This record gives sequence, structure tokens and C-alpha cells, in this order.
Amino acid sequence: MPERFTPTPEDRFTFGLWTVGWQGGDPFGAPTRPALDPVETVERLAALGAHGVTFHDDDLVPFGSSDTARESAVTRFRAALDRTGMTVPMATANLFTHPVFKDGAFTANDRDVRRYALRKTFRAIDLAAELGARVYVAWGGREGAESGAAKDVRTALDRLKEAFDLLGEYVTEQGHPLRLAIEPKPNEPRGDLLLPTIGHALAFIERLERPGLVGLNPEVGHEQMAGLNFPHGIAQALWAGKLFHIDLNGQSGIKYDQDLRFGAGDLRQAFWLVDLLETAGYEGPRHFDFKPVRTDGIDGVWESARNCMRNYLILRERAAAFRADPDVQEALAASRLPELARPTAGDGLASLLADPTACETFDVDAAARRSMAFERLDQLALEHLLATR
Ligand code: XLS
Ligand code: MN
Ligand code: MN
Repeated sequence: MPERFTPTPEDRFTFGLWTVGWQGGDPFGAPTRPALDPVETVERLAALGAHGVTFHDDDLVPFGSSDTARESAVTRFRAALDRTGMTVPMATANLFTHPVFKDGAFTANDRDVRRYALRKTFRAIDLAAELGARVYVAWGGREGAESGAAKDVRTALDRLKEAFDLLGEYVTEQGHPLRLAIEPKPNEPRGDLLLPTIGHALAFIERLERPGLVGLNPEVGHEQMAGLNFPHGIAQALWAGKLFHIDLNGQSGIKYDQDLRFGAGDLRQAFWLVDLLETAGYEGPRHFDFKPVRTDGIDGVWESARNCMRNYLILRERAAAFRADPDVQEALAASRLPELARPTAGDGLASLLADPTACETFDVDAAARRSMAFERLDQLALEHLLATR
């Protein structure tokens, strides 16, 4: 019998090739680890119990490869997938590493760069579809600016809408069975990025020609870099029917994009996130977008990948124990959660206006004195998280 926090493919855990493959190069230091072969990554992750891998076009087929080199990289990779049963539920394009993208891709001021970025993306979408992906992630990369005059933001948003409308048209015309998922991020590598949060992206999507085709791929650390509550953002994405994919990792507060392994950083938000994903019917992959710390060698890479999954499973068990506890159910009722689920004026406006108990005879002072009993509820959650219950 497998150990209780050992993942299986049914848990739908996936990893980007660029995550375990990160060599540890940062703005202040050179890489500390050797490059990983995508085929080895597939094999190692499969052995750890993962369900699939994801990639940027350039992670699999190095930028500038000839058609023959591309063909052989894809063939080798596909053979590894077939051997291991690993899947590719999502893929994306790198529109940020090459210097040509220094001012962005779909919103670069330079029109030639924008046209090239679209053509590179179409190709990445074809590759994603060829390998069976159902989601194409679009992280803006360098869509943004460091100074006010350098980017006319309203015009840049026109170009961004134009790009997503073209991507939607391309996917539809090709008959690719995949949807697009925008990944918001507030800053880094640019001083400020366009579509900085889940909320900005949701509003943007509604302006597109094919809003139904476009959703979100929110990342834990990206919302937390902006000081936002990630589970709240995910709840709104679910409420809008837009949680197409998710990037799980860890972040400690408002600072650079730490990409810690899942469970590191804000553990309480991680608990509520897992509780939400597991109870709200999210069926997509649990995708880890993290960077194994550069202090560690290759053993630490696989150790941290294993622990991303292990921490998710531990939190899943803890959240389920919280929900199943009769004391919690009692505390939820005392905190009036079932009442929140009742429509405020289910009988309509006229009945609300005609109801004196809603206003004329309502004892506001007595209502103000009712305790919400949130402290007890929160302590129960904390104790389940800490496994003291
Ligand atoms: C960078 C993003 C990136 C996307 C994929 O901050 O998280 O890794 O997930 O391009
Ligand atoms: Mn990140
Ligand atoms: Mn990400």
C-alpha cells in the first residue's frame, strides 16, 4: 500500500520543464546546476508519481533550432511520454528571454516584434496541440514598462486585445481543442506589468471577441507579490468560470517573485487554497511553477519536486479533516455561514420593500450585538492545519 502522502497520477500533479530545470542563474549569480535533459525530467517526475509536464516552446526546442533538430527533440520527448504515461496538459511560449522581446511581445512599441511574437506563439500553440495540451498559457513576460512615457497603456491594451483576438481566431480556425489562460503578474521582469492581477485580467477578458475561449492561470506568488489574498482571487476566478489552470508555489510577502516550493511561504493561504480547490470542484491539473533553491544540488531539485506534491497532499488531508470535524460544522453555523448562502431577497424587491422587519421594526442594536464567533472558527482551522486535532 502506498504511503499516505505519496502521489499517484490520479492526483493530477504537473511540473514545468523550466521549474526543476532551473539552473539557479539569477541577476546576481551564475547558474549553480547543470542543464537537465527534458527526457530525464519526464522520467524522474513520472517515477515520483506526477501526472504530466508542461513547457515553453524553447524549453523543449532551443530557440533558433533547425526544423530537423526540432523534429528530433519532439520525437524523443514524445517517446518518453509514451514510455512513462506522462501527459502534457498545458504548454506556453517563451516571449521574454531573447533580447528581441526586451520591450515586450504583443505590446512592444516595435510593430515588427509584435508580428514576430504572434507567429512564434502560433507555432507554440501548434506544438501544444500536437502533444495533446488542452490549455495554452499566456504569461505576458515583458509586457510592461519602467517609465510613464515609454508605454501608452491604453494603446498597449488595444494591441493586447488585438493579439488575443488573433490567437482566438487562430485556435478556432485550426480546430485546436485548447483554451487560452492568461497568467497575471504585477511586476518582474518589467518595473510594472500589464494585467497585474487576477482582477485586471478578468476585466480584460470580457472585452475580447471570444471571451469564452479565454480564462486564467493564476500563480500563488504573483498575487501575493501584490499583497493580495490568493484564495480570494481563486474564488473569484472560479465564480467567473475562469479557472482554466493554476500555478502553485510559495511566496513570503511583498517582494521579488520567490517561486518557493508549494507549502513554503504563506502556509495559511496554502491551506485555504487547497481547501477551496478540493471543495469547489476544480478539475484541472495541480501545476507547480517553482524554482528549487539555487543553494541545492540536483538531489535537492528532486527532493523539492517531491515535497511540492507531498505538501499538497498533507494540506488536502488537513483541510478534509477540518471540514469533517463536527465542532467545525457547529462553529460554521455559529458564524452564520449557512445564512450567507441564503439569497438576501429571494422573494424579490417588492417583498423586501414591504417587509417592516427588514427596516422599520429591525432592532439594529440587538443585531450589532450578535457575535460572529469567527475567533473560535479560525482557531479550529489553525489546529487542524497544525494537526493538533
Ligand atoms: C513567470 C511565470 C512563468 C509562466 C510561464 O513569472 O510564472 O513561469 O508561468 O511562462
Ligand atoms: Mn513566479
Ligand atoms: Mn507561472
